[in-house]
Amino acid sequence: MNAYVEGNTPALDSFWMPFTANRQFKAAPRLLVAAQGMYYRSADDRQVLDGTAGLWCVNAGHGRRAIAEAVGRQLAELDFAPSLQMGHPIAFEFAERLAAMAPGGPDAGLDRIFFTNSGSESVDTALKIAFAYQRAIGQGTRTRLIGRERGYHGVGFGGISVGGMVNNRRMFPLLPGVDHLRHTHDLTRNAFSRGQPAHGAELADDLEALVTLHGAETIAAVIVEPVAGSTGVLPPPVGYLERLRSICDRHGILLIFDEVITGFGRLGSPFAVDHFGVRPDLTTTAKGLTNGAFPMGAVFARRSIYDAFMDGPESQIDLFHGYTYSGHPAACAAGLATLDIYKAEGLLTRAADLSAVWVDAMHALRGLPHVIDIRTIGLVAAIELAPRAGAPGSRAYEAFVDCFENGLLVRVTGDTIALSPPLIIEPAQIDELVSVLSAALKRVQ
Ligand code: PXG
Ligand code: PLP
Repeated sequence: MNAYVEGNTPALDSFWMPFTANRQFKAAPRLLVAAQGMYYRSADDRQVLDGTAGLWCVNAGHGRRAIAEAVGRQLAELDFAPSLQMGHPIAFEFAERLAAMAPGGPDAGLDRIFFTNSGSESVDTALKIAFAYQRAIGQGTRTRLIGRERGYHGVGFGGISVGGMVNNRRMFPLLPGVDHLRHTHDLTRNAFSRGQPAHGAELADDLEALVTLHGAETIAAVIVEPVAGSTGVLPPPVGYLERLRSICDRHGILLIFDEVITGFGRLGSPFAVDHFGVRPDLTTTAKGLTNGAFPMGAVFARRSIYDAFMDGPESQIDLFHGYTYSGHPAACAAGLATLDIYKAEGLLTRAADLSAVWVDAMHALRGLPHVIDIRTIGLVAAIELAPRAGAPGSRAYEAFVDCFENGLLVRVTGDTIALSPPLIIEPAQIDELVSVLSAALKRVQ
């Protein structure tokens, strides 16, 4: 029996929970104590369908023994070894495997891998590489970064500075010299779009305007999520990413795609780069990299960016950046086992096969009370509800609690319900998800 079933819950006081209303949660906790396949088990011993792949990360489903065993074996063999002026084989092996499947294929050349421990660290790493690269090629005046409204790039100071989620920024001093593109969410023109919305490619021209305002010679890089995730699932308008790429090319600005959510099969291709056919200079990943089973992130850098750092004396450290746990042996073992599962089960393209069923199931929720938009792409969906006057977010939060009590985990941001189930989901489980969610939406006032 699970050690934490109800009646055996530890005190909740000491854990300061992240991004959580701590007092509200601790007064009425929702605890998960086990997981297998598509389902969690709650502390009151109920089965809960995982509509969110944990937090966009458990792409191969829960409780994968091969990952657990690989981690266990690795910890017994070599628990830790530094990657700073020392090395251990499994980190190189994992990097080679990732390079062989790098976003955009061999032609894109994104085959130099920097390991981190999270998406936030991947973002800060990519931003620092961008600055250092511009200096390395004699473009040291490029000290500005461009992000986008409604972007989420984790919680490091770099990530919140380029990010565009107001609550994540408000309390904190930010990096200087950062500016933002407008977001692409446009309900008046694009409500209930399937896949990429038709309207909004011209919003990429915001970058041209910022170039005019600040001067191209001051801008190091632009970072966007190919599909904005945390902020409520915003697929890019048709032609938008292509336009960003061409403006970057024109002005010597690096383009960074944050694929922490879209990486590893979420859209039906291994990466969003493959899905949209637009090549960035750097790509950040985490989450699905290890199926969420071990904290790890990876930045894919264009080989020519890496090469630009290999110019000085050989004895010189080329990038003054890194983490104690960069390339942690157990994380690499988890990652290699995860890639084996993705390959054996065809999971990195499975969302493409399921997408028609998924999209129809989600758009069938149109017409339910308060639903003002439904957005879908790959195996992701957002159901946006009209906010209550004076209480934004409360309606979706109630739907989230209702779903949990009735056996479904969803994720809520503002008044948008986001869905991103493990890529192993079966059509019958899509039906189950829709049935719990629609019942909840009918109950919420
Ligand atoms: N970039 C993107 C695009 C992300 O989605 C991060 C960076 C940061 O990763 P870490 O591993 O540092 O959390 C993320 C993380 C939500 C939610 O509610 C999404 C994330 C994190 C927390 C909540 O959708 N994504
Ligand atoms: N703080 C102190 C005092 C440290 O010694 C270190 C690393 O050695 C860090 C922070 C950074 O930790 P990490 O390398 O795990 O990011």
